Amino acid sequence: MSSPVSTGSFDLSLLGWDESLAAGLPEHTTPARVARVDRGAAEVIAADGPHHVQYNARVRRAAAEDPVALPCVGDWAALRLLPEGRLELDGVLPRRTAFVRGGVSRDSRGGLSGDGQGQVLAANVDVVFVAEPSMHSTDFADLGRIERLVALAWESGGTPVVLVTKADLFDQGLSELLADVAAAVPGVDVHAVAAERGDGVAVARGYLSGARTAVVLGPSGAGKSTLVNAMAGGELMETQQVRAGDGRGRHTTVHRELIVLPGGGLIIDTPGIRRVGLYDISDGVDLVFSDIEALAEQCRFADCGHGGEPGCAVMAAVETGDLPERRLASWYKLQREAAWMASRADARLRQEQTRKWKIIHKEMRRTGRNRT
Ligand SMILES: Nc1nc2c(ncn2[C@@H]2O[C@H](COP(=O)(O)OP(=O)(O)OP(=O)(O)O)[C@@H](O)[C@H]2O)c(=O)[nH]1
Ligand SMILES: [Mg+2]
Ligand SMILES: [Zn+2]
Repeated sequence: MSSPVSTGSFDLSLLGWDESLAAGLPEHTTPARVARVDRGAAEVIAADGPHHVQYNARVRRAAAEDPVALPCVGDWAALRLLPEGRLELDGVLPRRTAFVRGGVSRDSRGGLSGDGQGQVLAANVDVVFVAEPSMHSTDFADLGRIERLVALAWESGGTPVVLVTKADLFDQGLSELLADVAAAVPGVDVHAVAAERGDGVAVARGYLSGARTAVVLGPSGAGKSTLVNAMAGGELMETQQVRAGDGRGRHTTVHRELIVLPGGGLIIDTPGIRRVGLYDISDGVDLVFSDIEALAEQCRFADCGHGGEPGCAVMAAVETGDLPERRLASWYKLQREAAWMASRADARLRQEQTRKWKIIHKEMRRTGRNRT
């Protein structure tokens, strides 16, 4: 662990600040963690407390070029003090992890590069809590949704942890449910949580020791804000007042918000996620379906699509019942989605290239260098 880096009255290490972040801070700027963003401005927490800061022209220019440059919740921002005594947001420090929606990929150095269309939804998240209700209205836990969100979590660079929420509604058969969930996400911790009566809250907090940052993802009504409040020990986030039934599909939380927990650690509450399909999750899918990947190595053909080819080890495992058919169907679906996202990103890249060449050709004609 790094030694605390103290600036002013507030110990920034409690917000996750450390020496390697400090090394990336531009001269004559002050660090602050972004707690929430609104159009053109952010709520940040600096060493001397919270501030509401506007983005300066540099940030706005960079964001016009590529929205990935826009500050997002969890970012470390560099603040600049203006002569009149006002602070402005001058840029964001390189992100360690990021949830990126739409048309963005990792470059060869593992950094994030945009094609001008991406949007970062949360940054510098160490732990991704995937909240899935054990039971919601008449539905039971949705394994497909868990697989999808865990893939998204791996893709972000954070570590997923699945929390089966509202466990009190499912006392009967809870251990079978947890076993089914664990089988769907090999290598990922799975815990039952009943936040209203306090079960599992300490376990969740345990993941945040050392001032780590978590985000809670999951459908609306999963009990994300209830869990955040239980972890914070107070009513910080508004929760859905009416229980299940008529409350379905209504979003109680509408902003992504970073909360500093009194006992240490930080947590980002989010509105219920609906369209995970807009993320690039190709690498994440491979990690979630490591069992299928392992079976695929036994298939006769290296490029087997597991759709009825001879000597397919994956289909064989489905026939013997070793691999649930649901899981193969889920894998197909997410593979298709990942392929679609990748093709969309390629198409954008081509479009961008064409646009650039058009500008270059126009410029060449204008300057008369195109006399062939
Ligand atoms: N039985 C039971 N109900 C719970 C539990 N946790 C939350 N709830 C209820 O579930 C409903 C939804 O909880 P919220 O915390 O608002 O859900 P959310 O995931 O934040 O929803 P959005 O903000 O809309 O995304 C509320 O009525 C809670 O009282 C629990 O552990 N057990
Ligand atoms: Mg909420
Ligand atoms: Zn196969």
